[in-house]
Amino acid sequence: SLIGSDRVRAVVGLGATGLSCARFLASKGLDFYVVDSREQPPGLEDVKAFCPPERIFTGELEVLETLGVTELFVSPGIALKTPVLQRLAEQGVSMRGDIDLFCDYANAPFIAITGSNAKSTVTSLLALLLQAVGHKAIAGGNLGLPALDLLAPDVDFYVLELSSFQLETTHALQADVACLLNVSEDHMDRYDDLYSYQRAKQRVYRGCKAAVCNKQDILTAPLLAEGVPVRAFTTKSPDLKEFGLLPDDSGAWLCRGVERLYHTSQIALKGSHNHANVLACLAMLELLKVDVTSPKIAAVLAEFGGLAHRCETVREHQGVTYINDSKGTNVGATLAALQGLGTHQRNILLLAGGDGKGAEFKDLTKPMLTYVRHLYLFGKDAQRIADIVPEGVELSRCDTLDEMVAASSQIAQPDDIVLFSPACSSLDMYKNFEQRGQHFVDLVNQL
Ligand code: UMA
Ligand code: ADP
Repeated sequence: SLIGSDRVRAVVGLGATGLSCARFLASKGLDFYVVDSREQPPGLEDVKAFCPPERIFTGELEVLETLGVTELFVSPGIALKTPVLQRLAEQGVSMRGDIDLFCDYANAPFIAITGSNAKSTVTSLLALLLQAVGHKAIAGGNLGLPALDLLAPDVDFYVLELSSFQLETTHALQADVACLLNVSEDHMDRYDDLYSYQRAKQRVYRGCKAAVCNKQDILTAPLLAEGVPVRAFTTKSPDLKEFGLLPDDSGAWLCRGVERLYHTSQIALKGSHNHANVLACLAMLELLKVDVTSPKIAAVLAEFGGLAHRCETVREHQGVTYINDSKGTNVGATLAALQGLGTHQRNILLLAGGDGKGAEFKDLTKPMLTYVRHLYLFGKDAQRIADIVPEGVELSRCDTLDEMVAASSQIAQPDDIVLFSPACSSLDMYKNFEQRGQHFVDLVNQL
């Protein structure tokens, strides 16, 4: 809690999160400093409206050591191993985050969703499903709207997408339902290895009242106190109390144990990775005591075709399908796209590259050989991807997305798929993945 008048607080970072923390502390009538390493952080003008100028410091974080701070609210974009933060932590300064504050003040049950991939899809779909059965559910967190900005008097459920960065600064989450969807390498520029990244992700389960995990991903398995209900989902056939898939001639049944709930033909989301996402939502609904067989649930599942920039079909042009997966910002997402869309005809022309965030790309070698005929690469880490391309996959290096779309559309044959799934973040060339995806969409629409 915030009680304790002897505390000297600082909000570290003035992006969306820092601004929401500052606004929240001010609304509680508390004093705080604001610090950002950038000269002109995005939230600077806004914070000036309610924070005295002598409490705002930009251009470096080292100033924190002169302010006598005892408690920091650290933004997710700043690593806790930043030297000045490390020195302060060693002196006993507490390192918290916006989600820690949110938990202290949340006035309704909340669901916490994390994972390397599928967080936004699952968070958005779960909120829609809860709304469909009559609950006031609102979604936010890493999804976009900072958690503290969601707090409102008449909410039934908060649905939070949480990143590993947010979880690192969260000490007692105690979610009503916690879900870890999957763990695969991401953000290796911020973590020493996969296991320290996994440890951050596992914090989602701390003190939770119920949990959902992925049976096919051992890194998601929770260690919980006895009596905490757990549901698992799988794309294989489920055991009792699990949610899984039973294949038939025309697709598969989404099942709870042996009970058939929905056929894949009744579900707008396509691809087995997306069916896993639906199963995760159904498991969470069951733990929230919502009837997963309700016609209102069925209606949403028949309608929700996914978010933009996630394996989104842009256009069919001269028999070629163009797919925008700009949110494919790590190897795991591009793998899911190849496996979800690929056939053994090797009809995928893959457009990839960007900032690899320190990732290894070798897990893509085999799936490329299976599904990809021609690979186009651009961006900062193009060479690192080029290094793992197997013999037999044609490779073209390009400087821009314009070049990649032009070149691939030239050689694409009817029934081919031109897939833009970069396996990298966009930040070397674009403002964000949305801007990058929109660029692809515009180029494809001009063909
Ligand atoms: N920065 C500095 N100096 C500072 C503070 C920040 O250089 O003093 C830089 C960071 O290194 C980073 C950028 O500013 O490059 C933004 O950092 P931030 O902490 O200010 O970010 P916010 O604007 O608060 O946005 C954050 C999330 N961003 C990050 O975790 C980097 C947003 O997720 C999230 O929507 C928002 O909080 C609200 O909760 C974005 C994201 O990319 C979409 N998340 C990563 C991901 O999904 O892979 C984790
Ligand atoms: P996140 O918020 O975790 O980044 P998104 O729902 O935005 O998740 O999807 C990110 C990427 O992951 C997209 O490229 C999407 O196609 C892919 N994806 C979606 N579901 C899965 C899944 N179950 N496993 C792996 N990748 C997935």
